[in-house]
Amino acid sequence: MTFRVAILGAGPSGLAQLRAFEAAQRDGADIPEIVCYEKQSNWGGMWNYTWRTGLDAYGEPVHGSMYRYLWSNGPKECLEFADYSFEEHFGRPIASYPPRAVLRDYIMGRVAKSNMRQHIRFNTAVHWVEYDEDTGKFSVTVRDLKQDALSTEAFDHVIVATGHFSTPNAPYFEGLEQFPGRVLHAHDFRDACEFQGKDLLLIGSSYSAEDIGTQCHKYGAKSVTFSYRSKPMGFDWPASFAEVPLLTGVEGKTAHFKDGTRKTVDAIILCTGYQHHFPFLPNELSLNTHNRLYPEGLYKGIASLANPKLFFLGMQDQYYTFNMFDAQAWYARDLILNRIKLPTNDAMLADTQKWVAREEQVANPFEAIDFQAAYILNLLEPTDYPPFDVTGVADIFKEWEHHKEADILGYRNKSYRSTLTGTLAPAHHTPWMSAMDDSLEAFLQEEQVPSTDPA
Ligand code: FAD
Ligand code: NA7
Repeated sequence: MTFRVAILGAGPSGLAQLRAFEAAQRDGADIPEIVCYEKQSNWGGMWNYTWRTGLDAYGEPVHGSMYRYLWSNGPKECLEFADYSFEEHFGRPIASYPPRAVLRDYIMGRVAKSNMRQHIRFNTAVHWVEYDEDTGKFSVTVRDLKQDALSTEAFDHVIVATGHFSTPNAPYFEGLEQFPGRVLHAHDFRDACEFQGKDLLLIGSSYSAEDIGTQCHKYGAKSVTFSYRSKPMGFDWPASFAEVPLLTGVEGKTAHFKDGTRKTVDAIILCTGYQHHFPFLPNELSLNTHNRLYPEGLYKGIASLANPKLFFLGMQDQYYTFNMFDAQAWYARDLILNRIKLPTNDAMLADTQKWVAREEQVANPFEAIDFQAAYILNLLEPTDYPPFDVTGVADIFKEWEHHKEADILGYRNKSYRSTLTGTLAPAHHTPWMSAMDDSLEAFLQEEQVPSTDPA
């Protein structure tokens, strides 16, 4: 019987898994038969922009949470694939903070050079996964969206790479149902221009709030008020921004906050994060976690303790992204190819608990970066993923944190040195606050100017 692996999702994590198998095949290894199921019509995952919100053309939940004018919120030098530099892809150095379309082009450029697309069944949504103890196989039931037809196939391994920034966590606040303006979750935010001249209230104090707030300011919002649950972001915001404690409720257009203050607002955006949501998994196989650096229940952050033939990629809260997904994919591949042996269940549990306990000691973003770097180094150690300077990348992340603290609207004008090529990125031709066109063509169009090392 053919040994078969199902990969669920063709975003950066699923594509990393395809690339890992391709690399082994190129080196002469026998690889399993692979089927990658993707509900969108193309690869790229979250990096595909869609105007749609709610349900897609086939009644499936729209995956995309990205919006127009989204630029990378971290330096590209931190997410570079170790086996495919930005310079190799674009044929020249580019600035450190590319817009979405440029990153999408880069992610897909690497896999486009392989023969891996043939393994992907597009327009195919995974609806159910089951494990049969007797046969030792999973059955995966999918819906061919165009044909509206269900079918089921058997697999030896399942790799869940369906992302976790798609299903909104949308808390209720008193009076929202009477609010006379727009109320939406960040997942459904598409175009900042809609909010020109408006007073906005954003709930949440993490990446989505920070980025959607600054985008709306850039495209003409009158004011942006952030309401935090735990603590303010604390950046040195311009005068039209404010950070206030948690919303207690709304009366008409008036928002009331925990400290007794109030503000009249035109629209409310819930930047309250996402749920890990796996409607296609039975209880015993599902992953129940909040957004954290080391989700419980996953050995090496990837193999399900409930059934280690089942893997999850990219389920962590993320500083590192594409290169971390690669590290995970190479490790999962090597477990599947039996190049790395799984220890006993007790040893897997103990190892996982050790990492979870270590995460619980993490006190600030700098320690969080070091934690994720240590995790990646641990994954890379037994695999043949090309070496990359994980600690050097951590140093860039720390510089990025300082640059954000110094200038939240200007940090994207900074340049960093690639740990792969040693090249210092040129400065972009237009400062971020004035760069209104986020297309790949506009980004690559003009001469980029040399920059000096960031201090
Ligand atoms: P995804 O990219 O989410 O891909 C999952 C894939 O699974 C999708 O293609 C989806 O269609 C498919 N899928 C889901 N369910 C099913 C199903 N039932 N059946 C079949 N297919 C299914 N990261 C950065 O590095 N830099 C950034 O600047 C950055 N900005 C971000 C901004 C926003 C608004 C968001 C939401 C995320 C951002 N991220 C950023 C993180 C981003 O999620 C990761 O870079 C990356 O996309 C995660 O890859 P993934 O493959 O794990 O998941
Ligand atoms: P995050 O980083 O998971 O942050 C979620 C935020 O939402 C965080 O500030 C939470 O506050 C806040 N939150 C969650 N629940 C509530 C309730 N009930 N009330 C008030 N505030 C709440 O998600 P993001 O969307 O910002 O970022 C996810 C990804 O998208 C990231 O990779 C980005 O690049 C884009 P807390 O601090 O926990 O009190």
